[in-house]
Amino acid sequence: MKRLPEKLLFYGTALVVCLMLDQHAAAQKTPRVRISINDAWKFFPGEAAGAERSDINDAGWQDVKIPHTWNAEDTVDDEPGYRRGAGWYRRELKFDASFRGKRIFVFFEGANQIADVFVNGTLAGRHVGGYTAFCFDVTDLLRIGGRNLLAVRIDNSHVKDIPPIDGDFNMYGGIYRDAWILATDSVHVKTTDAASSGIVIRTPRVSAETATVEIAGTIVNHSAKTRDVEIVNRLVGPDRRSAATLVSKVLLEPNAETSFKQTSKPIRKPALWSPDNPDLYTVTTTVREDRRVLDEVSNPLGFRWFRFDPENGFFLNGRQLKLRGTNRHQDHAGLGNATPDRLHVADLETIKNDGFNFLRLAHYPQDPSVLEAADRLGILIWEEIPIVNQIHVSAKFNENAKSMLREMIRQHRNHPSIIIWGYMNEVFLPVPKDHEVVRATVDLARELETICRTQDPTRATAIAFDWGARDLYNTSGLGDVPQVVGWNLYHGWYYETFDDLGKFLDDQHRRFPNRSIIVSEYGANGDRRVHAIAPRRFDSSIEWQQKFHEAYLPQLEGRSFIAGSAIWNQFDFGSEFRGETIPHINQKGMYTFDRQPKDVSFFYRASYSNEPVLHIATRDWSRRSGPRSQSIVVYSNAARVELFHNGASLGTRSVQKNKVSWPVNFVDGRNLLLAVTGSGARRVSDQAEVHFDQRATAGSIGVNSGSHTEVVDDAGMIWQAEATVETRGWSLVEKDSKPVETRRNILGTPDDPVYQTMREGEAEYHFDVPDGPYEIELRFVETKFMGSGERVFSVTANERRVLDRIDLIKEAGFFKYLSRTVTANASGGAGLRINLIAVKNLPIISGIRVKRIDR
Ligand code: GCB
Ligand code: CA
Repeated sequence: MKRLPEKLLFYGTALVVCLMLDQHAAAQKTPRVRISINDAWKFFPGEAAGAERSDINDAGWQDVKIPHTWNAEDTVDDEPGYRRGAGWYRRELKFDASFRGKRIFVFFEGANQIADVFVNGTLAGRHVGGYTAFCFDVTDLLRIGGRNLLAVRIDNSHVKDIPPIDGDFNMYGGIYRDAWILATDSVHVKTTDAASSGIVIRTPRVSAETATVEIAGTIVNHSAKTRDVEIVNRLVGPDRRSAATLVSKVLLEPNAETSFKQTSKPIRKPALWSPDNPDLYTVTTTVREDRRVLDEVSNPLGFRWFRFDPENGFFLNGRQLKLRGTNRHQDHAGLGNATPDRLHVADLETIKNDGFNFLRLAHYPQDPSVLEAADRLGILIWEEIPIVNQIHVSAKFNENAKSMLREMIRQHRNHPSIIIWGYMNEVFLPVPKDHEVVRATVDLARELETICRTQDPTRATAIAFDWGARDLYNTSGLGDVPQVVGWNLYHGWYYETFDDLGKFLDDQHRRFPNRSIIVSEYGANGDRRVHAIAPRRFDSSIEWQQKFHEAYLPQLEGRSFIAGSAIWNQFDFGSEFRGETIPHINQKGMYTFDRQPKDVSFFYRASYSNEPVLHIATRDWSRRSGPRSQSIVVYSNAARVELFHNGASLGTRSVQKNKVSWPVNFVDGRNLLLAVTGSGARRVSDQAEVHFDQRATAGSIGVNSGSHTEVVDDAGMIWQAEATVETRGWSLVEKDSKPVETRRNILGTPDDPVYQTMREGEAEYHFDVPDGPYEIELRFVETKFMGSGERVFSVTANERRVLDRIDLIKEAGFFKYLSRTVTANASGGAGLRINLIAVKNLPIISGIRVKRIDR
């Protein structure tokens, strides 16, 4: 098809008229159809020569449905790495006679990361980049009435020219978003402009009093005749009533594309879109010839305006609004990135319910259903392309980055929820040694910035920086490129202390008073199995995560120059190389990978939501041992709360910064907690239960050697903190031993937080238990010596050798867990004395558990 220069063709003056909807309600249905092709695929996990050809037999291939990834399992198993390479998908397509004369397209919402699409053996198109949609015209390759083969080769190999080349998330391979067939009349709204809707909607003037809408688009005439069509744009308001109808006539030259642009008359008192009131309009674009509808597409429209201000943050519709936000990755436990729309939408609903008004789609463009939900629910969006941690200096890298940016903007720009286009994240994370890399990065940023400003000057632009290269971001000039600077800050997690956060921000604001700042990430691990009365930085305890957020929030809220913030992260997400207490998972979520709320999510709900919130924050720690008196926290937005323990009031206390706590004296067994606020119709209550057992679980005492954390293991056994020795029936004689730990995956066990913390040296554990026979479980792992014979030790119980010259490498292997159960007798009231005895190098132990044998 020959391409004419894009032009505006109007008959006489542009006919822009406002008419009532019903006068234009065309009876005909649009010939455009969209058919899901998610089902009935064959999949081969690897390279398959000639797989695009129909004479290849795929009977032995796997039957799969889209969304699909081949990395859902190997990103969470004990084998390091996951398969990055090729995968083939095949499917039959059939079209009956009604498709004759139509244009037919294949439309993929996303596939990671290179897609080669073949129809009947011929390449229809290639798409590079894992997070944007693509659409190919396959009409001329199809046999209408016959059988057709659609074959897609996907490749998620690491390619240094394709962002992201690095990142703390999994680059799962596959066709992991919905796929469609589009069929249109030969005259249609363009479908192949970067897989966008072909329509651009703007509101050049908008206020509470009046607004004008500008609608532009491109119509393709794929027929051999000049066509005389009418473009009708109908605006339907949130009340489902027609707000305006724009009509213009356009002359379409044969085999050419023609652009149009319409501007509405002023629309009086438009319903404004905001997080509190996400009033959404729909624009339906109809192409008509005489009375016949040739094509129809719909787009969202929201009337809102905003600006960033370096001193006073962010303003929406003329009012200051703190962006109270969070970040989200698209993957889910068990599914990888093959997330169905239903779960995307559920995530956005969770975010809305927790009271957030802002979401950063880190670190890549997300599913269409995410943006639709954000428009509908009222969540302001920062969307970005995946340049993460570093660039690769090459022309191809730059080209790919630019096309990703263009695609993201074109595909999503009509969503009123979007306020920011981002294009780099922590791009100096490994601080470049070579100044050329710094220069190339800044040059690329300038080019990307220009693309944003020319493609869509109505949104702000942003880059997210990290603390490690903080000076370089400023001295290199990168900090002056975007309109908003994002800081990803982890004071009190990776470095420094909580209070240094505010100091850092104040210093930046003082030095760069003209910069708008968002704290685009902040967060800390939280593993629901790991607890501490005295939590420490980096221990992955739920309690440190709570402290972290409780300390951050007032610092962010208290600074009006901070436009907003976004938690890292709303949900735990997959990051294969990580080896903290939940290996392969980044566990900084407010929710687990399978979307269970952690107690800290209620701290945000109490802080941000307008609904009454009252939550006893002990769901994550419902089975406890250790000291009898422990603190129970309640998160609430009420002024005062009363707490009852097994029916007795512990008093009413006033809530400070959405938090209040009581010391509770636990009794063995069941402890019922009841929190109450308000009275009468305004009474709100919450109930939770703690099972307490000072001697830990069911007559057995477990000790988490070398750790101040209390852990519940996979079998439900409690491993008490070693650090808080009390009258709990056991004690530790440290001798020369000391705690050591690893932050790597322990192979073969889900009980990483027990094994990862160890005591090394000739320690003695004394269990003050009554006379009788006992079973003793000893847990070990070797994380230091790789060779057999390098560490050898024995274990005695009451001076009797229960493990003789054990060698963990020989018994289990490097980083492989080892659990040994032995028996011993306590007699003469002396309890059990368990000693580690060195033979070669120092002995080591991860956990020790003593259980009476019932006879
Ligand atoms: C960051 C990155 C993000 C990581 C996060 C973390 O700054 O932008 O991708 O996942 O830190 O958890 O370390
Ligand atoms: Ca341990």
